[in-house]
Amino acid sequence: MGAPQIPKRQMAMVVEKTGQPVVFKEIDVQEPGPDEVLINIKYSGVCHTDLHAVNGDWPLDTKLPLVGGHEGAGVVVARGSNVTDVEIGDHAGVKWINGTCLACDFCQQSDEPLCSKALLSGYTVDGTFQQYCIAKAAHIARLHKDIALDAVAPVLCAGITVYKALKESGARPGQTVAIVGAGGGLGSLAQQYAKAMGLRTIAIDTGDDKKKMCTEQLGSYAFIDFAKSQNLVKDVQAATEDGLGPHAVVLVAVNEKPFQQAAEYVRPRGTVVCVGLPAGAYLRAPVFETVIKMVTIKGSYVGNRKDSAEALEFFRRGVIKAPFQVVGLSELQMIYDKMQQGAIAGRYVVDTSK
Ligand code: 8ID
Ligand code: ZN
Repeated sequence: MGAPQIPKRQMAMVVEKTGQPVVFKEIDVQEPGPDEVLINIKYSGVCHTDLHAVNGDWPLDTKLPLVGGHEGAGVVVARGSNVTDVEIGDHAGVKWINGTCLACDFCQQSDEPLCSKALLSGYTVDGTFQQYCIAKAAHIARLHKDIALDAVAPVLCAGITVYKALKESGARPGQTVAIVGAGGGLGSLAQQYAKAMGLRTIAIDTGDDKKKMCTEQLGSYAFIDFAKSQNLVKDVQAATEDGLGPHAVVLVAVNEKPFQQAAEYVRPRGTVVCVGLPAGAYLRAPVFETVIKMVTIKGSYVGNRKDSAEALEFFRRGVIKAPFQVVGLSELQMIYDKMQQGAIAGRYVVDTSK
């Protein structure tokens, strides 16, 4: 195969100033360093984390100007001099973890998301809302060529993250997991991964569209509308056969309140896994119930390279199907506006050629 033509300039969506609308503009294409690859991004999912970056509402500064995005799927077009195990033309994904030191305590025990030197795509380094994106070769997701690049994009953050969180929950086949924020990007994939892992799910979110999606498309056996429920704790417990509550709760909502309710409705010996990152939020749990129910409360942060490969293999086998809508990259601000209002069922994916 001849070397692909790599342009000098490209279109990108740029955060020039935190809290301002993103700008569609032409920028330079970067050259990969010795341990990096350059990927021609075809599609990128849009994660709520990208909106946190635009809003600047986390206690962690972004680079500025910033090209956001960390669910990018595309084709490798160039590689650095030290990269020998990735070929030009390979299909690859850019994940949130763009690179890590591979040498610290955490990296050595495959907890690389905890590496203090981790580079974060679309946050501390430019991400996937551009046509050509750089990533450390050691951390790219390897994609089989039979995988559709648009459909797989949301798996690169949302899918990997919820798969890891479900593993962290310790829930076993046949047990019940409440997915809080089930109608969003992470939540919709969480139901599909849970189903593929033999778990039963109760979906918690709001609105008839999300209810329909969760119960008719994604496999949840119950849906609880948090905006309509008079007593959410009771309703969640009542949705389990014996009324004792779900074995685990995976919190992917972007609101503090559900983080203060989950320990109350989780089953004795159950586990609450925090994944969503609402700005300035604190966890709260009644000490009495937490102790006498022996509840575990923990956080879960994306996944390591093995979790990523496993999550992608589930997808490749065709057992993970979550709804997504494709629009042009130039329409990214419209997606952020809808996301801010909680008005997206499933995930948006942007096509970088438009
Ligand atoms: O590694 C991680 N921990 C990780 C990885 C990726 C994303 C964490 N995140 C974080 C994001 O930064 C964001 O804070 O997970 C959160 C969810 O990301 P998302 O799925 O991309 O967001 P979304 O598509 O906007 O979905 C959020 C859903 O939460 C619902 C909304 O209706 C929406 O469907 N929701 C809200 I806001 N309040 C709720 C409540 N009280 C609620 N659902 C149930 N109860
Ligand atoms: Zn994400």
